[in-house]
Amino acid sequence: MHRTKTALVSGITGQDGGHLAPLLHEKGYEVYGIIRGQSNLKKERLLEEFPFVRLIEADLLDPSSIVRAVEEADPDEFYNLAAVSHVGYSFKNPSLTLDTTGKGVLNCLEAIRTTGRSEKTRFYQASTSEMYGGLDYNRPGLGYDENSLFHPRSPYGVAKLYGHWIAKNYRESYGIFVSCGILFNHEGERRGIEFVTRKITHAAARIHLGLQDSVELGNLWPKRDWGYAGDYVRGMWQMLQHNEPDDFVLATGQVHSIEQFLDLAFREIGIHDWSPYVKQSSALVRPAEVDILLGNPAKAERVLGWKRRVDFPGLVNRMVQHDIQDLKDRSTRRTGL
Ligand code: NDP
Ligand code: GDR
Repeated sequence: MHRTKTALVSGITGQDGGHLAPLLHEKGYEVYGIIRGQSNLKKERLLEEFPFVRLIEADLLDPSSIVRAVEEADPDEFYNLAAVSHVGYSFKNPSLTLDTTGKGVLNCLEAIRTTGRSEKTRFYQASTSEMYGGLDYNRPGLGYDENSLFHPRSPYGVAKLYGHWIAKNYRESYGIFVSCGILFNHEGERRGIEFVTRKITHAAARIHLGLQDSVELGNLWPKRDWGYAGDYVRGMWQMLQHNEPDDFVLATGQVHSIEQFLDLAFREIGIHDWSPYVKQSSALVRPAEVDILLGNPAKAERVLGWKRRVDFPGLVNRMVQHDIQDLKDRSTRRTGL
């Protein structure tokens, strides 16, 4: 008889969780999500959008709570998306970042191992391109791949590198099916407003509607390999369906600067010179910058058959148009008109 698969997702309130939960539901999974803190509002919002999710109150910082979550969900697949994920914030809160983004991974793996689920539960670890650091000496011409050298440039990147290696170690030591997705930046309408792409599209939408005059940013020259989050969560799922655990880079294979992102975002609102609308603030410049990150997704394309569907102009268009519509809908709800 066909048995429904069960998935446990940490970080379900984040961007990727918001894309992954409906994907798993459509595929017939029973979806459990870890939610932390005492905020009923967050819970209500999540259940309003995803009524099929079963929420478990737990925190990556509290090992016993993760054990309880694993026992309650008894998952076939555990997607560990939870983290302190903002690079700038990690410089200001390095110790919390280490505990959550680094040791939190260990707490999840230990929960699988100590509850006797090493053979049952497949584990996805959300590794990142920030582990590479984008320096001249370790940058391959065709983009970083699974064999490139790591040189993280932030407390976040360093903590993720620990998470990456402890995940691999549990694969090698205990035979747990652990796959690490080394994902390059992925964005979209669910992206937190504190990340540069969404900050820009949200500001462009507000400027368009006369709600804001300008936006403050830090460095504008860094380049990133920006893809669409919906494409990337599909890749996460594919990694756990593969016949063996492994590491995979997901990226578009193209880079653009923040200036190029600004060009396209402002063109969406009919502005061809964004310079009068952008103010630069030294407070937004990080102690160490990652200049350029280009990924090479050849292995994921070849082995998993992963393909992205949204390109860079499509991504920017989608985000700006979403933000304009969202602001209009909010205003209609407020005024009742
Ligand atoms: P978000 O910042 O949007 O979401 C982070 C999630 O982690 C939130 O749900 C947050 O919950 C949760 N969380 C934070 N601390 C804890 C904790 N102590 N216990 C339990 N949950 C916690 O991240 P994304 O969705 O963008 O990214 C998902 C994962 O992928 C992250 O690990 C990120 O580092 C990694 N990644 C992301 C990339 C990207 O471009 N988006 C690229 C590569 C890797 P709460 O709502 O309560 O704050
Ligand atoms: P990143 O994303 O650091 O790549 O990490 P972010 O959007 O925060 O920064 C990208 C680049 O933009 C520059 N920048 C600004 N960044 C922010 N947040 N706010 C600003 O005002 C601003 N101005 C300029 C940054 O200096 C940087 O060069 C994201 C996160 O999702 C990580 O969790 C993930 O691992 C990596 O992507 C891959």
